Order: sequence, then C-alpha cells, then structure tokens
Amino acid sequence: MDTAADTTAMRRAITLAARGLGSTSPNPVVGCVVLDASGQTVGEGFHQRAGGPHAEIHALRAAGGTARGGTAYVTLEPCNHTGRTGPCAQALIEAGIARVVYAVGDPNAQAAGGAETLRAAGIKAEAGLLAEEAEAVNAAWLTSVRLGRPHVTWKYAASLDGRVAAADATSRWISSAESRADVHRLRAEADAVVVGSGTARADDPQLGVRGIDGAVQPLRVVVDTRATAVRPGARVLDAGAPTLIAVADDADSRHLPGEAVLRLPRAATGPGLDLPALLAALHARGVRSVLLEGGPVLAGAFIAAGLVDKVVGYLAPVLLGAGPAALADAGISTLTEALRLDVTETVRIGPDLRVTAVPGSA
Ligand code: AOF
Ligand code: ZN
Repeated sequence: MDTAADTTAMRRAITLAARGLGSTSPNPVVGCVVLDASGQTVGEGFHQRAGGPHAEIHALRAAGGTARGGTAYVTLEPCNHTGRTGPCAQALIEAGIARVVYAVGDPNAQAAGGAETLRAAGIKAEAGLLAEEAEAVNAAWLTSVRLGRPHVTWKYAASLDGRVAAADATSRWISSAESRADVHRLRAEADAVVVGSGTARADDPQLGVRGIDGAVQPLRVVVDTRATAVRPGARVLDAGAPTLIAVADDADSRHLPGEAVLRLPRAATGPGLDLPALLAALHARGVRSVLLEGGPVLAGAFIAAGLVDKVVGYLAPVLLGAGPAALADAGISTLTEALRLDVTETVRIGPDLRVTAVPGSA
C-alpha cells in the first residue's frame, strides 16, 4: 500500500531525475530518494551522466549506514547488471534496504531483472507508483529502448491561426523572446536538432543552444536531400557543435565538408529522404532524442511516417491570415485520417501559450 509519504518521496525522485535531462544520454534520467526506517529522508541522488554512478548509488552513498531498514524510491527499476557500473539491486541489498518502490520497469533487456533479485533477497519490491509522471520525464530514453529509434519531438512556433509566416514569407519574430529562450531549453535537452532544407535556406539557422550555462550542444542535422540548401559558410557549419547534412545517396555534395555528410536512401514515396533510415543512422550515433524544428514540409513527412512522439507548439497571440501553415502535407486528406492528440500540458510563456500534446492512444 502506497502512503502519502511514498508519493511525496517518489515525486521528489522524479524531480531529481529531471535534473539529468540533457546530460545522461544515451542513458536514462533516474532519480532516487532513500528514507530511513523512521521515514526521514537520508539520501538523494540522480544519474548525472552516462558512465557515472547510477541514481541509487548517489543516494545510498549520501545515506551511509542510515539506509539500513529503510525504503528506496527509484524512478526506474534498479539495474541487475554489471555494465559501466555495478548492479544497483546488489548495492541496495548490501545497504540493508528493506523495501524498494520503483515507478517504471526497465525495458533494457541487459539491465532488467532487478526487482526479482531484490525479492529473492527478501526485500519488498513494488512497481508502478507515479508511473505516468516517471514515464514522462524519461520519455526519450524509454521510447528509444522500446522502439529502437530516437524519440522525436516536433516543435513549432505559430500565430494563433496556425501560421508560421506572413503571406510575403516574413517570419521573424512571431513568438516572443521568452518562447525563443524556452526553445533553447528544449534544444539543450535533445541529443539532436533537425531541420529541413527550406528552413536552412530561408533562415540560415545556427541551431546551437544559447543562454544556458553548462548545456551540452546537440548534434545539428539538416535534411538536405538534394544537397542544395546548405552552402559553404552556412552558420550550421560553424565550430559551435557537430553537424550532419543528410543527403540522398546520389546527391552531389562536394561543396560540403566530407565528415558532415550523411548519405541516405530516398523515401520510397515522396520527394525526401527515408526518414526511418535517418533515425536509424542517428540512433547508431547515440542519439536518443530529436527536436524536429521544421519546417512544415519536413514535419509533415515525419507525421505522415508516424515518427512524431510529441508536439510542442508555441502559439503567439497574433493573427496572420494568408501565410503558410505550421504543417504542410502530412498524408491526411479527410477528417477520419486526422492525427488526434492528447494535450499533456498548457503553459503561459510570456505572452504566448505553449501547448504540449502526444498522439492519442485511440
Ligand atoms: C543509468 N542510470 O541511474 C540507472 C540505470 O551503462 P550503464 O552500465 O551505466 O548501465 C545503464 C543501464 O542501467 C540503463 O540502460 C538502465 O537500463 C539501467 N539503470 N542507468 O544510466 C541510472 N538506474
Ligand atoms: Zn543501476
């Protein structure tokens, strides 16, 4: 039976896990809280970077001998394997923990089985407390393990009537400075930022994270099928972060730095690249989360291919009328084909509204 104290401790563990967002990839974000036998918090920890100690180890170290007879709250099932670090299930047993409450089972076959190991040692191991919230904070990693491809968030900024530019193509700045700063936080949490050729040509974006101390710069990816949008001297080729220009395998890319070129097959249908192949190539490079920043054509292709896991829209209180829509053709021609979403969050960001939604389960 979960008590209010259990929920409070797990909520704290989820908050701690979130501190690792942007720095743990290709590993999960994980938080851990240890309460002693009387219910006092004696240890807290979170996973900070791949290869470093797991959350449980940080929390057990902080607790020391006071962990004996206590309860550990972990956002992910404790690992059972010796990878870059030792098995946390064993560490919890050795610390004398009496009960382990974890939110989400570990889908990573190599590490799974921690709960069984704990039970075999006579420790109560309970799953599922605040599982939805723990899933949400770890969505990128869980998706990448379950599907074998990176988690994709499509982000756009539009007028309240859903336009991303005015009729004459002017588009700077529809959303507010606050929203633009918030996008840098999304970039900092992503392993890769992806844009299409239209955006590269129109905006010459740099795609780096600015204004966030200690941020890890994401890989910059431009989908430039015909290798005509990114020219030598483009800002995306600066030294600020690594860059990949994804081009069709028959495109002439001699004007691009060779190490930046990623050759991929064309899509079976439509004008672009094979997007599952793009995601597979990024996954092979350790990318677990992608922030897709447009434009409307590339976003439409991702939606049509069923490759968008989350949508974040910044809606500015302005009307533009006849400009282009945030999403071009997404393979939807009649209402019964519409992609229905569930809104998971709405927040005011300065004067704008940020809406987060995920494809509906229905
Ligand atoms: C983490 N941090 O706090 C927990 C993890 O590469 P390794 O050896 O560190 O193992 C990573 C796996 O361990 C990871 O994929 C997940 O299944 C499990 N738990 N991992 O990086 C943590 N608790
Ligand atoms: Zn572990």
